[in-house]
Amino acid sequence: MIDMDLDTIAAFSTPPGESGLAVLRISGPLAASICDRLFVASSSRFKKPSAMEGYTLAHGYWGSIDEVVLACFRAPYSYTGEDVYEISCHGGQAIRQAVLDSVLAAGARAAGPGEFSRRAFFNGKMDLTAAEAVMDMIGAQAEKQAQVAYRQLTGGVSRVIHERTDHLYGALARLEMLLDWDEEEERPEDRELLVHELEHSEHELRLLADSFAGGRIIREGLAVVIAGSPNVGKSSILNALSGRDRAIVSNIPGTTRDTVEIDLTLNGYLVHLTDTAGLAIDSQDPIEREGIMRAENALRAADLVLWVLSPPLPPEDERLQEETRIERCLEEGKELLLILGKDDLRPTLPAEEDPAYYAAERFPDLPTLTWSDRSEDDLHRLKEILVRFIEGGILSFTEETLSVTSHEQVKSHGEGHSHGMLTHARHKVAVDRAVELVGRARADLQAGLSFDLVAISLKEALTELSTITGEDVSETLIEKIFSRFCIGK
Ligand SMILES: Nc1nc2c(ncn2[C@@H]2O[C@H](COP(=O)(O)OP(=O)(O)OP(=O)(O)O)[C@@H](O)[C@H]2O)c(=O)[nH]1
Ligand SMILES: [Mg+2]
Repeated sequence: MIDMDLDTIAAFSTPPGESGLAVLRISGPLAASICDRLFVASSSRFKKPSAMEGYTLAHGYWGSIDEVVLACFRAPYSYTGEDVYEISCHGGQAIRQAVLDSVLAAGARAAGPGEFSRRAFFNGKMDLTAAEAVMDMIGAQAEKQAQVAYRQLTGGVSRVIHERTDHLYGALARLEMLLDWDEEEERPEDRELLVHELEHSEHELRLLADSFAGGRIIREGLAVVIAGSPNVGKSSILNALSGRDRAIVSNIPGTTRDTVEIDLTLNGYLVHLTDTAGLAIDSQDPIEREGIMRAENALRAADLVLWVLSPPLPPEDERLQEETRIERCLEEGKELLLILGKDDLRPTLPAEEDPAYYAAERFPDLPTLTWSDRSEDDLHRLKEILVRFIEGGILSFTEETLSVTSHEQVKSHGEGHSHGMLTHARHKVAVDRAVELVGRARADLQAGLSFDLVAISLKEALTELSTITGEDVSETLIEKIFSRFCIGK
């Protein structure tokens, strides 16, 4: 384990810029004496386990600086587990700087990124999943992101990991017992029972790993990319979904030359929406070609592609190139919804110009949605599809109605998910490895291999799981995690 830091650190927990108040946090053994020296209390009792003292004057950097509020959280009843003092001063730049300089001059050191949370972790105030959730809480833009972060902060992920771990420890204990027995004493039913237990563990862990598909999208936001030929109405869709005139719309093909990105929330879920330059065929214009390259990059990062086909359909050679692009997206495993745009023009179209007929013939298996920027209903349906896609995972459409079928394992990843939900790639990688190791242990048991070998795999699986909560984790990984934090957290 790593040595506890014994110095006293200080940093503002509020962002730079002008504000009514700013909060400077001091943590460590010198926190009390620094505050004693710097502040004259209106009453002098700020050494109670927890107290808020009003209107204390700072004698520091340039004499009296400000009237502040001092909150005291004595060890171990604080965020870091050390003595923590929080100074709420006025949030002007000069005042903030003077308060900080005074505290540093009095013996504190400027805290680095994530140092407060790192101390909280080492003092056993929170495990690694909770520390990661602190950052998610701060970064949450949408309600559902905040909800999953809060669940993780309050031990949601750790509890599930501990349950799985306890189960594996049970199997390991049984295995160790069998190891002590002579080979002649071994009964086939002992082996069978263990195989059964490991199968159960493997299954539960796999469900947990699969929950990451939905969990990642909730935590990071759903990346939706609108693509298609020039002038088909892509930017109009972005504007309709975002409810504002974000992208320029005109009847001149090639209006959008760069990607246009916007974040929106739908039913509390974060959606990153990207409009792209029309995918013109064989363009010689260098700016248009750069736009197309950016569109292709955006497509590669998409969770869901809205591919827009509108009348008039392009000539056959262009259509074939567009088909190739759509097929490439599908080969890359993208979920793709064909939007049959400018639906209001359809009644006037001959069948051979109608994108609906074309789509049904060329892409009969792809889900489609008719769309007109004049229809409130279409907008409502598109928003509903996006929400259901986030909640369900896969789009599937019957002839008349559109439905989203759920992955069994990610069904209702909102409230009360019985298998827990992973939202961090780091956790997913560890659970995947544990699934593999438990699977190997189970296969070795079935193949009649020695209990020693099986025990090794199980112990490795347990080690993998313990990296998630941070019970068994390298210093490098800890540094990596906390370095992503902001200063003051
Ligand atoms: N009739 C009708 N016209 C539409 C609809 N959606 C867009 N348009 C019109 O189609 C033209 C092109 O719309 P945009 O949204 O700029 O199309 P785009 O695909 O972004 O075009 P580029 O950026 O040039 O690739 C504009 O004149 C829009 O007003 C629709 O649903 N019905
Ligand atoms: Mg456009």
